[in-house]
Amino acid sequence: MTFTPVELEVDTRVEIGSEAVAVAHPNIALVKYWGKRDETLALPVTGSLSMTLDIYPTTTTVRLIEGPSDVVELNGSTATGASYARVARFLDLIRARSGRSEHALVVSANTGPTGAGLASSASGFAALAGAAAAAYGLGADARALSRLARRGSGSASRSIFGGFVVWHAGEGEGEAGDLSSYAEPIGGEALDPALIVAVTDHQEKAVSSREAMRRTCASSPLYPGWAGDSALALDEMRKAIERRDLPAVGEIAERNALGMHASMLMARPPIRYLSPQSIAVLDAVLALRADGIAAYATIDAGPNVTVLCARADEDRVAATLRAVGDFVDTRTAHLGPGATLVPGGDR
Ligand code: 2P0
Repeated sequence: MTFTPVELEVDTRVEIGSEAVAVAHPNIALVKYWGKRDETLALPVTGSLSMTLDIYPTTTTVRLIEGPSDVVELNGSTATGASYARVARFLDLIRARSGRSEHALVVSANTGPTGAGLASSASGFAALAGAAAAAYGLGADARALSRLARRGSGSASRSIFGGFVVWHAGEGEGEAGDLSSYAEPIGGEALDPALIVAVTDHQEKAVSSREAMRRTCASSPLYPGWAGDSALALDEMRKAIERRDLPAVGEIAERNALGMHASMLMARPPIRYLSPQSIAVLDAVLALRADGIAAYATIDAGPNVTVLCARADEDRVAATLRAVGDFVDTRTAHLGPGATLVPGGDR
């Protein structure tokens, strides 16, 4: 991390033209975040645990500008509507913390599919938090930055860090909840697995994960059971990573993801992200295991399936997933780095 180890100290020398560039990578949760206990502060119901990837980085530049409003460019297009409002609201938070009123030009480019359940909002808001904090002169240490990123998108709190990362649910409400709900790295890099991302669909999903988790919490009778089980899964997962037990890590992750999807299927109205193509990939994972390969699936809020396996098996697993059909593209990922500021921005 290249962020200064000072919690939210404001550098008052910032002026129009002040600019910072940050890079962040997506993460895939092995124990999922699904549901908030406080929407405004983005406090989760459960703790979660993820692996930051070394593919699909997002690069974001924030520059302070003169002008009546923020200007946001995402993947080469000027953002409007809900995606503009989400970035502008996040910048309002940074302005309130830094005591500044300047608007900003935000230019952000994702290298992975956006909004397709492949954690684009995690890398996006982690990079935005890093670049905006630096451009506005907000010296934030990594934990404070993780809490800030959480306000943009829950899973972004985890992408501030590399490797295996736990995001603590935190305790209490209001300020106590805000201060105690942050992510931190947990080590365990000796496990060093591969994650094969099986992309079956690049489309933006019909129901956002934000809306889907809201509906699941509010109406699914399966949700409390999943959330209670998730707390136990988190403890078991940490131990399994520590003892480098890939089959245990995989079994816990697969069960936790399938349980999350089961809880959504019983929401009113139901939410179903799994497509026939996702099921075909899940079948291929079962067939690999029947052949003695330790391969385990996890699925986020979309139809794409990610498969955890040992590095020694990654080529065979990727080839097996591609053989499922022409609709499957694979990318192989490993443990990746935390968010960093790019030298050369003037901050
Ligand atoms: C996760 N997901 O743990 C879970 C699993 C998707 C499925 O975090 O509302 O974009 O912005 O806090 O972080 C996706 O949700 O939601 C997500 P908000 P976010 O990775």
